[in-house]
Parts: sequence; C-alpha cells; structure tokens
Amino acid sequence: MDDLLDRLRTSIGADHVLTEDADVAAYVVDWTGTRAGRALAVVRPGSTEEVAAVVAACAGAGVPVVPQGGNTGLVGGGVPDASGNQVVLSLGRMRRVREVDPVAGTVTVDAGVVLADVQAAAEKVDRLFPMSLGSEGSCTIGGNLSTNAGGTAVLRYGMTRELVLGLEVVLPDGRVWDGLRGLRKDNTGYDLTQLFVGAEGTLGVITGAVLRLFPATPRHATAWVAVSSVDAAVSLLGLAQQHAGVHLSTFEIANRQAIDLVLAHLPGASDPLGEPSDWYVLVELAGSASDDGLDETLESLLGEAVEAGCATDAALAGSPSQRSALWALREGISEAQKVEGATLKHDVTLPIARLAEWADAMGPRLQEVCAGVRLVTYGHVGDGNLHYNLNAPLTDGGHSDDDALRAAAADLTTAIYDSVAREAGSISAEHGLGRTKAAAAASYKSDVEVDLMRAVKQALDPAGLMNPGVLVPPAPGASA
Ligand code: FAD
Ligand code: 2HG
Ligand code: ZN
Repeated sequence: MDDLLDRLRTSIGADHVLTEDADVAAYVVDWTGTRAGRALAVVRPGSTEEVAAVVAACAGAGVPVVPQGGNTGLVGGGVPDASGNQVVLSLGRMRRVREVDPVAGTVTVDAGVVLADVQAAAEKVDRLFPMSLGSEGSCTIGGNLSTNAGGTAVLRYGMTRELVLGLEVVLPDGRVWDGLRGLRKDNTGYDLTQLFVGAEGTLGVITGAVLRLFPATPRHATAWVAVSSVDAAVSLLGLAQQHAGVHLSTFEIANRQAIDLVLAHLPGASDPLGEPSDWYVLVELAGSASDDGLDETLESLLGEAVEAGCATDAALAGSPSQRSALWALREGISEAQKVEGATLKHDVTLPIARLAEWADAMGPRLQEVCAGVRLVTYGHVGDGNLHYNLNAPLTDGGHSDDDALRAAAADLTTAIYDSVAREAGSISAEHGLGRTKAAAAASYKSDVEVDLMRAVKQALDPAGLMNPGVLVPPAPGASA
C-alpha cells in the first residue's frame, strides 16, 4: 500500500493525501455521527485529470474508492467501511463555476461546487437554480447528482435528475467520459448522464456537470398554516394547486412533535401561531418581478381553506426576515432531532391519496412495538414524501431513552417498510440507499430488478472497486 500512497502523492501532491487520524477524522464519520469507518487515505485531487490519476492508481492497486462531496448524506454512502482499506476521494477542492450561460439557461460547474454557490452564480445573472435543501451550505453538486437529491422545490422543478443536461465522469478504470453537453435534445443512444444520476458513486466519480437554470423568482408569498391532520394537509394541497397554479413552489408538512423539538433546541426559534396545532404546512408561492398579487392569491387560498375546514389558522410572512423565520422552523427539524438524541430515519414516499390513512394507522402500530416512541413526522407532502422519523421515548426523568429506541430499531423499521411496500411506495424517496438501506431495498425489489442493477454495476465496474457495499447489495455468496 505504501507504493499506492507514493503514487498518489506524486499525482496530486503530498499535501492532498491525508493519512493522519486528526486529518481524516471529518471524512470518515457521516453527518448523523452514527456511521464511522476507517480510511487508508483521504485524497483531495484538484482537477479532473487528478481525479482520473487517483482512480487509475487505485484500480491498478485493487483498492476501493469512496467518492465524497460535502459529506451531508444521510444513508452512509459517502464514508468508508470499517476495513481501513478504502480511499476516500474528496471533491472538496474542485469548486470552480466553469461557465454560466443565461440565454441557453445553463451553468457548468465542477462537481465539488457547493449547492448554495450554484444558486448564487445563477442569481448573479438573474436566473434561478431551484434545488433547495437544508444542507445547501455544505452539500455539493456531485453529491446532489449522485443521490438524485430532492428537497423543497421538487413540487415545481423536479428532482436533481430533471435539472441536469450533461456530465463529466471519471470511470472506474480511470478513463474520462466527457458528456458535458448542454443540449436539451440529444437522442443518440442510451442516456448515460441519467445512468450516473442517483448511482451514489458506485459507477464512477462525477467531476463536472451542466445544470439547467430557470427564470428568477424574486417575489414570494409565504405562510405557516395550522392544519388538523395529514388528510387536511392533502386537501389544502389540492386547493393550493387550484389557486396558485405554477406559482406553487413549496408545500411542506411538519407535526407538532417536530416543531416542539425545533422550539426546544434552535436558538431564536419561536411559534408563529398562538395556539398549538397537531400539524403545520409551510406554503410558498414564488413568481417573477412582474408577478403582482401573490400575497392576495395566498390570502384568498387560505380564506377558502379555513372555510372548507382544511386549515385552522395561518401566519403570513410580512417581510423577508419573517419568511426566513418560517423557513427556519421547517429546515431546523433534522438538526433539532439530532440534538434531542437517538433518531431513526425513514424517508418514505406513498401515493399522496394514501398518505393520510397510512400515517394514521402507523402511529398506533409503532406504539405497540416501542411504547412512547416519539413520531417526528415532516417532509415534502406535496411530493408524497414523508420523513417518518422517530425519536426515543422519554424516561421518567424526561431524558431521551436512546437504548429503548436502539433495542426496538429493527422492528420499528421493518413495520414501516413492510407497510410502505404494501402500499407500493418507496423506502427511499430522496436520500438514496448508501450502506444503510442497500440490503433492505433489494429485499423489496423483484429479482429481475436486482439482476438489472447488478448487471449495470458489473458492466461499468467489473472489479467492484467503486464504492463497494453501497446501493447494490453483493450477489448471494459473493464477498461484500
Ligand atoms: P456526500 O454525502 O458526500 O455523498 C453522498 C453520496 O454521493 C455518496 O454515496 C457518495 O459516494 C456520492 N458522491 C458524492 N460526490 C460524488 C461525486 N462527485 N461523484 C460520484 N459520487 C459522489 N437530501 C434530500 O434529498 N433532500 C433534502 O431535503 C435534504 N435535506 C437535508 C438536510 C440536512 C440538514 C442534511 C444534513 C442532509 C439533507 N439531505 C437532503 C441529504 C444530503 O444533503 C443529500 O443527499 C446531498 O445530495 C448529499 O450531497 P453531499 O455533497 O453532501 O454528498
Ligand atoms: C429534509 O427534508 C431532509 O429536511 C432531511 O431530507 C430529513 O433528516 C432527515 O431525515
Ligand atoms: Zn427531505
């Protein structure tokens, strides 16, 4: 292995090959703090050519590579396993916005560019890059593409795969595929770009991307709405679609438990409504500079919603700072859950029409499995996607009983996944599979689907060195 490390140092500079425990520490543990591995080295190449050199050297030495962007992934796909034999390839030095073309509506970036920086580059030319995640200050475009990230703008603009036109990828043998084309029309064969989207680093390392831009939406009308149930939220969604049409950009749900955690743990958070409600929806309409009347549309929508019984109260943002405060309540939930204690995440999608009944039945069922487990339910209800997360029961002294949650974790997750499968839903709406869910996802797929996934992996990465153990479960009898 010393030979490999020497080769890597020669290829990208000794300063960018990290092996000391203190230097690699931040790269081997995930955001949740629950997935920790060990790495042979963390390498930080600064260009596509350097990425190719690293991958070729690792392939030559038979050493697995784990691509990593901002390390905000929630399923353990970007951190190494416990073997200490894997090289973490961080894209953190590849942060160049290569080109912005407002007329074509494209931006071309290095894969290590942070999502917020892509948004800012678009804004500078009066355009919008719509993807929006709570982690946008740290996650990278390479990670967003590799997880096919969702977020709060999917309702209007779609998942990451709908926002990309072309890619540059270093293949598992070190060759570079230059597919950096900004064409909207290109029917010249298999869509290779889409093959790498959502591949979680198992087919190659994305080094660059051409992304789509949209007209800027500087005008917003935002409300925090109290609703009595998931059912009421779904009815409100129907009304919002009727009233606001294309301007409806955000429709996010959170239960009271989730908001209680934010109010308890996030400095400066306050409840915008006088009376507590079981559920809340964050609704936002967005429009161009010439779109007058968004506030009026939102007010009339909410008036009708109260009359129809699908909303009980609402607070409208009257200023940008009030808007930020409402968004902070929604975006702060993940962090607040983590501060509170042990957490079990379930990122599920169901057909929207089935969400309410499913959630109503699931709660009591989970109490049978783990008495007192706290349901922290929130997410992108407009996309049928709930983060059906759990926090530990409270002890008599009011502390998070993390051991109780850990003891019941497998049974709780199985109860949720089995019932999602019965509804023809998905056990990973937007976070991917990583190491955490690869085996579970395969167990709910048909043999045909799993075979197809393995065939794609085998075709592109026959040596199995790109992020092994992630997304594709090993074939029966094969070593992981
Ligand atoms: P990493 O965590 O570094 O990696 C994620 C996966 O992509 C790994 O499998 C890794 O190997 C692979 N990868 C990374 N870069 C590359 C590359 N260049 N080439 C090939 N493979 C690569 N996700 C959502 O979908 N919606 C949300 O609303 C959302 N909100 C979040 C809020 C918070 C507070 C946090 C902590 C996370 C949230 N996430 C959300 C999850 C996470 O931010 C996304 O999955 C994001 O896309 C990961 O980007 P990253 O750069 O951090 O990738
Ligand atoms: C969100 O929508 C993210 O806030 C994170 O997808 C969800 O932490 C989670 O479970
Ligand atoms: Zn989410």
